[in-house]
Amino acid sequence: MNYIDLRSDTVTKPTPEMREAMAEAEVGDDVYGDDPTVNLLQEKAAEMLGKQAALFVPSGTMGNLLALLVHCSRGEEVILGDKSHIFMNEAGGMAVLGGIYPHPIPNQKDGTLRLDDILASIQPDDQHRTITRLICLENTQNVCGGVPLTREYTAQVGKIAQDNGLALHIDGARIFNAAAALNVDVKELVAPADSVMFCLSKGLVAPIGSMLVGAKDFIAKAFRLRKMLGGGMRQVGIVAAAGLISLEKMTGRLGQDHARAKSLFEGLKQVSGLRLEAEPSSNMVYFDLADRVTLTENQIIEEMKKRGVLVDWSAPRQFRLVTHYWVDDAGVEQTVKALGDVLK
Ligand code: TLP
Repeated sequence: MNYIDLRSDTVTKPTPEMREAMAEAEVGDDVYGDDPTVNLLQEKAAEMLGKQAALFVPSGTMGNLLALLVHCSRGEEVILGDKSHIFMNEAGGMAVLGGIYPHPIPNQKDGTLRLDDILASIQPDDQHRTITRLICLENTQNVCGGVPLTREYTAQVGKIAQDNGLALHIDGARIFNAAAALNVDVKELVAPADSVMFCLSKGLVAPIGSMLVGAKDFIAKAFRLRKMLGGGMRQVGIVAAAGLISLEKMTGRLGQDHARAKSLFEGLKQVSGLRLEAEPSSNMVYFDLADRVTLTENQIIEEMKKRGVLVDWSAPRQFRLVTHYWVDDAGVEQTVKALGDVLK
């Protein structure tokens, strides 16, 4: 069965054009730095984000972990959102593998961290305290609704980092969605950051891979650590070939996914039994189940599957639906109808 799969944008399968490029990719041993397709992808990613260099990594999780390991030493601290992917969903890798101490502060509804909270979290020079080294932002902020953080806000956080001798890392898994939502060049959104991770394997449709971007010496250190973590992938130009198409062809079309998320939101507003809050600003629609709904999350998932739609819950009585390249207008309509039937 050809399901409409709204569980995430990570489910996107490669396009026929990507598969063709992968089959024909020129490759070399990337551990030697010899893979021309990877090198091209890295150059292009660095250029698009306005940074000196980039590194192709297997996943967003590894990209974020590498950034943390380069910026911080053991016993040092990172200020980050309590709803950030790095804090919630990366298995505590920074602490497990880096001895890095997370200092979570509340993500506001709009995805931001309050500037006062950031300032108050920077540790004084005191032998009792850990040493603050890094601030992390997430753009778009996934759990807060896929909300984009503006360049003005990011610049304010960048200024705090600079004034206090800290580095700024952006988990930009969906930074191109943020740029599309705000209608700005991605370069401007990441200008204040020392490092950025973004994913090719989400809305940009590539099957695998993320990019870590930053200054040359930062990327050189990340390159060594990537090998240590087992991320040296040899003839990985086969995969990078799809990533090049992501950068060339997929970054410019994300507005379509955002428009479909809006029409999905409008449709779901008419479905009784759902509580929807803010209109989506990127490709994610979050909703809660109204009190009268007695079906469990798993029953809803099963019933939706019978109707050809894959959905997933994100928290108790809450669902997240994500639009992407493989969801068209008919898919949106079918989803609204199916959910209406299930909750009748
Ligand atoms: N997010 C996935 C799940 O892990 C929740 C999803 O379906 O949204 N940063 C952010 C903001 C992310 O949303 C994700 C993945 C990652 C990092 C990690 O990327 P991968 O899965 O490539 O390790």
